[in-house]
Amino acid sequence: MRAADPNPVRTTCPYCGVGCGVLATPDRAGGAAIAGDPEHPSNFGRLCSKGSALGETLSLEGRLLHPEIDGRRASWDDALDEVADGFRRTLEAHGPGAVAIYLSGQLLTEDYYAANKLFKGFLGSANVDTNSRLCMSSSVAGHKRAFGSDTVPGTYRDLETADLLVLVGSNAAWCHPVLYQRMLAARAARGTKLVVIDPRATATSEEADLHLPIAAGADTVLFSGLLVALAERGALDRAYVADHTDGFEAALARAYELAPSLDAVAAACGLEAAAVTAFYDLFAATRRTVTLYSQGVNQSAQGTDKVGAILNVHLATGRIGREGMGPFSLTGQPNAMGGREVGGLANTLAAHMDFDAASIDRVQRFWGAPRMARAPGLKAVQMFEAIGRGEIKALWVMGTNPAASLPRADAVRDALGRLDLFVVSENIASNDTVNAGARIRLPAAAWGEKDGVVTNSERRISRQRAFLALPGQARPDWWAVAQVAKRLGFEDAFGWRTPGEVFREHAALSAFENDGARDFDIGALSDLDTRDYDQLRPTQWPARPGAARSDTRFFADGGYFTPTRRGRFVEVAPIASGSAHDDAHPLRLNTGRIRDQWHTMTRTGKSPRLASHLPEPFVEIHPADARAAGVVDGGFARVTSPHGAATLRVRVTDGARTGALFAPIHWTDETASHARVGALVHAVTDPFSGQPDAKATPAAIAPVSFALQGFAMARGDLGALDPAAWWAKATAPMGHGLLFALQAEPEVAALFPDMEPTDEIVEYVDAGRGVRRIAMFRDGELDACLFVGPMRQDGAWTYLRDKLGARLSEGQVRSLLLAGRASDGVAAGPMVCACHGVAKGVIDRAIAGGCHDTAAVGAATKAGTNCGSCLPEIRRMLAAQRIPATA
Ligand SMILES: Nc1nc2c(c(=O)[nH]1)N[C@H]1C(S)=C(S)[C@@H](COP(=O)(O)OP(=O)(O)OC[C@H]3O[C@@H](n4cnc5c(=O)[nH]c(N)nc54)[C@H](O)[C@@H]3O)O[C@H]1N2
Ligand SMILES: Nc1nc2c(c(=O)[nH]1)N[C@H]1C(S)=C(S)[C@@H](COP(=O)(O)OP(=O)(O)OC[C@H]3O[C@@H](n4cnc5c(=O)[nH]c(N)nc54)[C@H](O)[C@@H]3O)O[C@H]1N2
Ligand code: SF4
Ligand SMILES: [Mo]
Repeated sequence: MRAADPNPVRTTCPYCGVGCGVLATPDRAGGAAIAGDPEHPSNFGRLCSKGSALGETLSLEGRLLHPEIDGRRASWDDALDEVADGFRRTLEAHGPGAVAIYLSGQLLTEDYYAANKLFKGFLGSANVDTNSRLCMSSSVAGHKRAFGSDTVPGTYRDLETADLLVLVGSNAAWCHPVLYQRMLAARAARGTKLVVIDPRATATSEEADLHLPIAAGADTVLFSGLLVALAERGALDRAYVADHTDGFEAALARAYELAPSLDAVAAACGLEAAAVTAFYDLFAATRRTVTLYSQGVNQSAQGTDKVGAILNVHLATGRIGREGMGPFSLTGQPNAMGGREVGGLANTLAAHMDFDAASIDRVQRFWGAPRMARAPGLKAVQMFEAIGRGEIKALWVMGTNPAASLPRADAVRDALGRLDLFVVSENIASNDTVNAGARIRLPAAAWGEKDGVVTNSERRISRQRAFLALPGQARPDWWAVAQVAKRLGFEDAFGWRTPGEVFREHAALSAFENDGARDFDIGALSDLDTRDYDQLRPTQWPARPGAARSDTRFFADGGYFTPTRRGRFVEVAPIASGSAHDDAHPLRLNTGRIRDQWHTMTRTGKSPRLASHLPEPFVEIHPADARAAGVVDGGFARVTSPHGAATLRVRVTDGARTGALFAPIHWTDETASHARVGALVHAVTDPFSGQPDAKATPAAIAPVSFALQGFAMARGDLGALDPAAWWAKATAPMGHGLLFALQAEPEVAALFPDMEPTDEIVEYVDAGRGVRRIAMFRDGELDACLFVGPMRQDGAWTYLRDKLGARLSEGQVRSLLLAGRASDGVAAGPMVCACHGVAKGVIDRAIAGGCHDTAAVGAATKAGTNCGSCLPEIRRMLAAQRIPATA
């Protein structure tokens, strides 16, 4: 922070559930300098690559800035009238079952609260669901089964004071990077053991003392076997079990059935028996153990049972709610927890209350609600199936992109086209959902413009504060909901003027007739005045009125929220098979995330830094499967399932499990030609939570070949390639980039619509080899370029990305065009360190030049010295050069 910027605004990162504090210093030109907040207890000043790059995502390019009706700009009044009329008409003609709203864990608590209240209390419809259904709902269901409430018992500090960390189905090194770095720092000091349970090798498993590459879906067997092993080793906490829990004997008996012997466990999990034993020994011997889990657990046909099997071993050892121990659900989105607090899931009501008669009555009185929903509504997958059948006729989508992120995404996209009323509240003007026929488009305030609170994985409520003016006609989502409510005649109940007023109401509901009966209570925050709310510091719940708590953990001494106030062991079912195998789809498609992109790339896609790490959609495959399918590393493949297809760059890696494919979820029709991975995913859901099994869809893979590949980039716009081409967009520092593969040379004029006759064009053509390299200069500066040839051109791509707008020497141009690479040194290769922009070639050179560990590489190149997310990759490069890595 420079001295000239005395007043940074304290806010919270809009990405993952770690919930890092951010200091944003606006530059008065629509941008801001971004730094980690040293005082925020999530990150103490650190940010990961995505958080650090937030300043690069603030441009208004692509934003939806005005309401639209039928593709035409409209006033807010007209648009809101249209929304209100549409819902009123649908309700009158078809009843509350025909209306729905689909929300997001990226909304603020205030937005979420307002939407939930309108639908469940005033329209009488519980068809209120959220993308958290795809994200955290198995954890919610698992918590409620075992604890009687959706409670995360522990805190981040426990991750630093544990002696054993078990990460199940979590790639925290990439998905919760700052928290992961906190774990690693504490581990360096304390010698914490790290076990990673994940079918594939990841940046997270690379650091582990023990990696168990489990067969997809077998976690319940592994943890049942652990329960048995703990019993047999005498490692249970019998007193805790007796005093605070029910159902142990039945759960243990079931565990014996699922895991009759060590060999049976090893076989079911596809693991070496010795590795399983090593894990069991470590777990049995280490009291301070935290088991962290994320989507490899939740997104499963058996997600709730996986959670149950994990909770069972913590209940059985009394390792819960105490310093350094407990089960810990890592939440995905910035406000996954806030959404659960307001009751944004179709099967919850509000403030951690359900659809029991007493709760319905209580919430109705609190809201003064005329038309309460009395039973759970449809969960996301069912909701969109009902839309497809024409049963739901009016839908409002807010802050999520279901046409890309739901299973069977192509079918979902088709279903959206059938709605009578389709409203989208969005930050951006174009995405797969908006383009699926949204008639009314409402411009929502984005991060940096909106104000409210979010809750992170450890139940800590932090403020997101605005530091930019609202652009165009963009307005906060809670405001749009309140305006629609007023038009439907509910002005008294939706008369808020500020987000602080919404928050106070939400806080008051949490404490209303609570008296300790419900875990979620933030009554202490229900009388904040505007100033207190503006200045609210990160606050962990519970925050009961008048009760100062020294410990914010739960359940060390029982006190569960079940009717008996005892914890419940769960009898987990045998492994669910998901979709049955069929011969045409012999593999299982696993899907997930990469380090530097966030979901459908609406924000991270704007950052050139973040586009440099993995710029293309890809599929990972084991060498044996690749051989069998005839696909090669660096080539292309078409991956198909019974529901859809995608064409992806192939990465052959030993880190893949045989029989499994892995593809990232980030590319959509906005950013790539054929990479909507959600289109392939089956709609199998967990029986308790309704969460889709996004990690194991039966799939097939076959090679695809293109005669040519290459890239184009330009300071101005890039035109389209022919529809048969494969392409992916990747932002470049001074313009736009396009990586592509095709059968015949692209048409230059179509690709560069901004080209002018006065541009100086230097071209190299080798028609025999199909090579064409063009550099275009305007006023002596590189304005655009096109490289096409039979081979990949990664080196030139990485090199030239940074050169748009630059002046190149004659020698540089000659070498680039003739040889396809830069004269000044190595082809830099892919970017490794996004924070400091250090490419692989530079790090390779440093290692060859004598840098023997990550510290030396950092000193020489700065790589790995900011967020640390690339350290695993640097370590791998050190190992590959056979120089011992000591860090
Ligand atoms: N960079 C980045 N970070 C993010 C996000 C992002 O988009 N980008 N999104 C955020 C959100 S919303 C979420 S929900 C989180 C998700 O965070 P994670 O859950 O850590 O991420 P995923 O990549 O979805 O899946 C985690 C791992 O589960 C493994 N897995 C698959 N099947 C199984 C199985 O049967 N058993 C086990 N044990 N493991 C399995 C996968 O191989 C994968 O490595 O990340 C958050 N953070
Ligand atoms: N195959 C497969 N599918 C998955 C997953 C997987 O691992 N595999 N993971 C699932 C998980 S865990 C998640 S969380 C989902 C994520 O999937 P989505 O929620 O569909 O993805 P996002 O790209 O985050 O979409 C958010 C949208 O909301 C907009 N937006 C952001 N902030 C605001 C706001 O304040 N107001 C409004 N009105 N709009 C806003 C953005 O512009 C963007 O278009 O994907 C799920 N789908
Ligand atoms: S770990 Fe990264 S993405 Fe997650 S909240 Fe922190 S800075 Fe944001
Ligand atoms: Mo998520």
